[in-house]
Amino acid sequence: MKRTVLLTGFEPFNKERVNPSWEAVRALEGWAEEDFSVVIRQLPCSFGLANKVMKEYIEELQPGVVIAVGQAGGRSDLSVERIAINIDDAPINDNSKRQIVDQPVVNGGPAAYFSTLPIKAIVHTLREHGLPASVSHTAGTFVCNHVFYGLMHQAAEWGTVMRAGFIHIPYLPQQAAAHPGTPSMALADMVEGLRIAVRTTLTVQSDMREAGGLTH
Ligand code: PCA
Repeated sequence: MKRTVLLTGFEPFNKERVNPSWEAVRALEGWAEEDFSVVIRQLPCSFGLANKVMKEYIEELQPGVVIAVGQAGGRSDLSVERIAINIDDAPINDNSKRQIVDQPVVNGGPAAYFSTLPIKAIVHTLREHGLPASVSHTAGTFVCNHVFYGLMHQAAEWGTVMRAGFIHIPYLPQQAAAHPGTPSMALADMVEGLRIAVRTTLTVQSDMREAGGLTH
């Protein structure tokens, strides 16, 4: 059976004109192989609304894999997130001009969820292909973590049918040019990185426990 892989990226936020997550994800529109096809969707950068929209996409598409992607300005590599935490604590306004502080993502939900992607195998394979990557232990407390937590909450309710996780990516070079001294990554490398993340997720069932810590 052909599996659907849902890739999401965010709209621009915080005065940026582009969001690398959307640019990278949309480059993979229409990517299909014998055993899977990729569907892409954009998420709003707004608390609440982003999770409502994600839930609707998942109900509509019934994906076997969901990889949500977001911009992490200031990070230098492809950050495969390990854990989503049940807190919204925004450092800035979201795109609905709301700054949510110290609220749970899901009232009464568990403190955290782990990604169900093979995070270490993904990082290992990315590095093998010459792409800088690491396992990250925080997706922050803004809209990305909010979406990651909401996604994992939904995946937990569905049992093992859907594997899901989150990848943060750096600024694009044109964004970093406006923030001197900030790292960036070429779009082609980000796109290649996402291809590797998808393929690895579809081929690796259990994670590479023997690989040891793959953080910075
Ligand atoms: N990055 C933000 C939200 C949307 C995005 O692309 C974050 O890291 O929370």
